[in-house]
Amino acid sequence: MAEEVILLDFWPSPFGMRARIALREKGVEFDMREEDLSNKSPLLLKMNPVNKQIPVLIHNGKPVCESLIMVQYIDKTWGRESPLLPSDPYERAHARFWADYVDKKMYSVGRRVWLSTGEAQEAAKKEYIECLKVLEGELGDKAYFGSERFGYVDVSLIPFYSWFYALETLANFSIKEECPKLVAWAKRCTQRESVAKSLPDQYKLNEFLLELKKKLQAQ
Ligand code: GS8
Repeated sequence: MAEEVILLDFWPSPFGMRARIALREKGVEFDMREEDLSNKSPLLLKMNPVNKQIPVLIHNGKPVCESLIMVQYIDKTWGRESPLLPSDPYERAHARFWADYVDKKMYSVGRRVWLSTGEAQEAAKKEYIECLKVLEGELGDKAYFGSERFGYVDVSLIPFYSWFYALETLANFSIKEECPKLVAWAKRCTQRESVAKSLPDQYKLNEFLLELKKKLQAQ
């Protein structure tokens, strides 16, 4: 029986991008279905009744929710000869720690840079740069986070590169000046087909984030 792989997604979502990248790294054909988050489809509500959020991966009718869990599922299900997560338990734990840092720290501070203004934005910007420097320190002189191979932490972090232009423009700073090695890593990642096909155009994303900020502020 042919496999059915559906991804409920929304193009600007960094979490959706993770799933897209992981599926493409593994060469899995999938049907990406764009959701309207202001009018969620019955399928989304049925497949993710708890959080009602995208992305949702539906593999042969069964849903997998939460992007980091999804990447781990994809890694175990397809292309086991080219794993994203290391097999060594300590290295796996280490990779999961950094992916968790991206979600709990970097993403939430980045959101504050986006949604705040004035002094609050300046403070968020400083904190965001600190987070990026921490990540840059972890990268060190390696080509990718894990090693010489593109892996789990790279998949988890690279979607946020598509936000850099929007944040830099909004808060008036240069991430390349602050973190040149991190930007070089990001450029290296975008040379991969899986990443290039999965990240949106930075200018289009900037327009989207500006509009969404206006809407959220008007509420
Ligand atoms: C986050 C998903 C999420 O925020 C993950 O998959 O990693 N921790 C989850 N999804 C957003 C769109 S991207 O910002 C979403 O679906 N929002 C709609 C809503 O909350 O109603």
